Amino acid sequence: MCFFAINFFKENIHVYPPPLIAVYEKHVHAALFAVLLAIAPLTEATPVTIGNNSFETPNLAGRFQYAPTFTSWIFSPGAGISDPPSGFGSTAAPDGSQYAFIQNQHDFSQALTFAANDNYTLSFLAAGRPQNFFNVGGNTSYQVLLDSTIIFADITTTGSPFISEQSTFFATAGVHTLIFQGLTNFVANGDQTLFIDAVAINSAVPTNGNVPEPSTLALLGLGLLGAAGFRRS
Ligand SMILES: [Ca+2]
Repeated sequence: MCFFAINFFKENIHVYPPPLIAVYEKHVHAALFAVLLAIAPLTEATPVTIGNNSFETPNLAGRFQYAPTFTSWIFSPGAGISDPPSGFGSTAAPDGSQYAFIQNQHDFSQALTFAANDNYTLSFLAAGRPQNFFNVGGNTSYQVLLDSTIIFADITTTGSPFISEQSTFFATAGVHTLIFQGLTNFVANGDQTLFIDAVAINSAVPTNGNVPEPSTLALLGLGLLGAAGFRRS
């Protein structure tokens, strides 16, 4: 669209006297270049580094482990990692071969460094554990927090397949703790367990540090069109 606009201006302004053309063309091109510079960085997503984001470490070789250590996450006693098929069923991992599990009101967390004050997008995959040994399942409420702020909440149902979840939130520059937390009480012989895999966070931090307001871009665009209309009349 911008290239069309440049050609439009170049094709139309050449009917005017040479001295004015040169000045007008220079300003139009400079303005268009500024718009392109402002828009381009918005398309660049910057990932926030998350250690062991797919829960592939440690390699559990067909087993599960509560509260594994030597991983970037901190697990409470009722959360851990499963390498299916294991005691937590045979639901296949959607990313790699392992995923995290949370039983009842347990959780896992990790301290992350955010580069700038910005809006960020959290994405992950979530599923519900199949029926357990007692042929009983359990739906599980859970939430995701950044420090003490809830940034996502949902419920998995027994045996529900992995689905993609997403949430947008604001974070200030610095270190914040991301927490996946189960909310459902234990039920006798039931099993309130959900699975989590492929956790990612991305931002749209521009490389030049300047994020123009949409209204600014709109006004600039209207100004260019207005200038073109003025010159043509
Ligand atoms: Ca995985």
